Amino acid sequence: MNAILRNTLDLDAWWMPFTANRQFKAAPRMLASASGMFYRTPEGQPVMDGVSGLWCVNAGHGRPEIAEAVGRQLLELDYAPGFQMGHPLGFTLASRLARLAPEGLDRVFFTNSGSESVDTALKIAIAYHRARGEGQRSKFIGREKGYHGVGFGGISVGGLVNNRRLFPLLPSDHLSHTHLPAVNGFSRGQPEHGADLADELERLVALHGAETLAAVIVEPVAGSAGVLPPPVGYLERLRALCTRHGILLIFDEVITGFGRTGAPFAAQRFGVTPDIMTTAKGITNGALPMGAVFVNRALHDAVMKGPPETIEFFHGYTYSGHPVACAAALATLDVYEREGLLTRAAALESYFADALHGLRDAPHVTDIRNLGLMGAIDLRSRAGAVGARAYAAMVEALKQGILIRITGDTIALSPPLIISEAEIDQLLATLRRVLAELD
Ligand code: PXG
Ligand code: PLP
Repeated sequence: MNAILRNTLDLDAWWMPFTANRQFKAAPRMLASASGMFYRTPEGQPVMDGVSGLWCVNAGHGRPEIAEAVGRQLLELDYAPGFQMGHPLGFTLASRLARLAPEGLDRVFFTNSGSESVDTALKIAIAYHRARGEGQRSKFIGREKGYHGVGFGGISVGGLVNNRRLFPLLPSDHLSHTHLPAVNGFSRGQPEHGADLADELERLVALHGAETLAAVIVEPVAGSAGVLPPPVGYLERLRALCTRHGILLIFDEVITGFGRTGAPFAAQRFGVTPDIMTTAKGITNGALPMGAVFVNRALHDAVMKGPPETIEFFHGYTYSGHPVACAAALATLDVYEREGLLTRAAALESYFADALHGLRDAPHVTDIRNLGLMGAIDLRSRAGAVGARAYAAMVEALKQGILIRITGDTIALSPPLIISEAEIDQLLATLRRVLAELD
């Protein structure tokens, strides 16, 4: 980091999220500005954004249309309470999102993040069963390696041990993950083997009793754990089994939503419709915090009961449907629509896959996966030091001018949907040089 910054910035007070704080503060990595595909460091070095910030800046950085809409809205109506009061933009945005959503998911509950969307979805599932007189359906089924944010609900259904082990959890159980490199190694798109893993739901139903299970929640493509596309037929089987046993199916589309897989939502890409869908991130292009939970209309209607003066669902956030976030989201949807970004990943998928799988013979690489504009490269771990090699790759990549995401010894890429073919080449050529540098 630049010496002037180092002397003037006090790094002590910010307890940073999901960061090795002491390691970071000893050798900080800073970003100071961003435009289009590139960040700039405080020293002015350009850094190509290979991960859309954190999987959220789908239309690229510094969009003037979004900035202007936000600026205007701050002066027009900076805040309005969403409890027992409304404002036009919230309704406009919800209707617009409902038109974009998979068939039937046309009721929208606003949150401020993916974690809040997940906790909201789990509560809606319970409220729905309760409203129908099946209040004993209160357990959830998640999946190993799943990431559903960091609320107590989200970590309970999540499948990443470090996020779970310290904390008390909601009653839940888990399907097996679908990472099967021995049979699916170097798959392009959906892997061939593993649909039968969805049948584990039958085993869990036999163990717990269907009448105790509220919902199954999965990411259609697991993101955080290192881009795991669903095996061919897997989501279809899960859908059928949930329907058979009266268990709701929730797709967590916080990463896959808003164009990442080549359709507005992964549910549309795969032709499998959940009962509830959680989103966040790309809804505002990452420019302001916002999330939305999409709910099947019949499910919503089942909860709308009792005398009309009763609050049907005791849940909501101060900032649910925040007017400025709504303005950012509407401007974001305009950009997506005008530039065709919600389907652009489909057009680029095969070019991106070729470039990514071109690293198959690079040093340390043990597996590569891709779908839409998401990709992952597994590296062989150093003996006794899981994660060290990918961490070194991330540091070296930054030096060479690309931002990548790592988890364990997996490198993840999810560039903004505006990326050009030449930029894809640049990203992967740089990554090849980075891998060649590593021991
Ligand atoms: N569900 C899914 C599927 C996610 O990917 C969340 C919920 C939580 O969203 P919030 O907005 O509360 O963070 C996420 C978030 C990574 C990484 O390491 C992934 C996420 C966030 C930060 C880092 O790849 N996903
Ligand atoms: N809104 C946005 C942001 C879009 O990107 C699109 C299409 O991609 C639409 C609305 C319209 O969707 P459709 O043409 O599928 O009805």
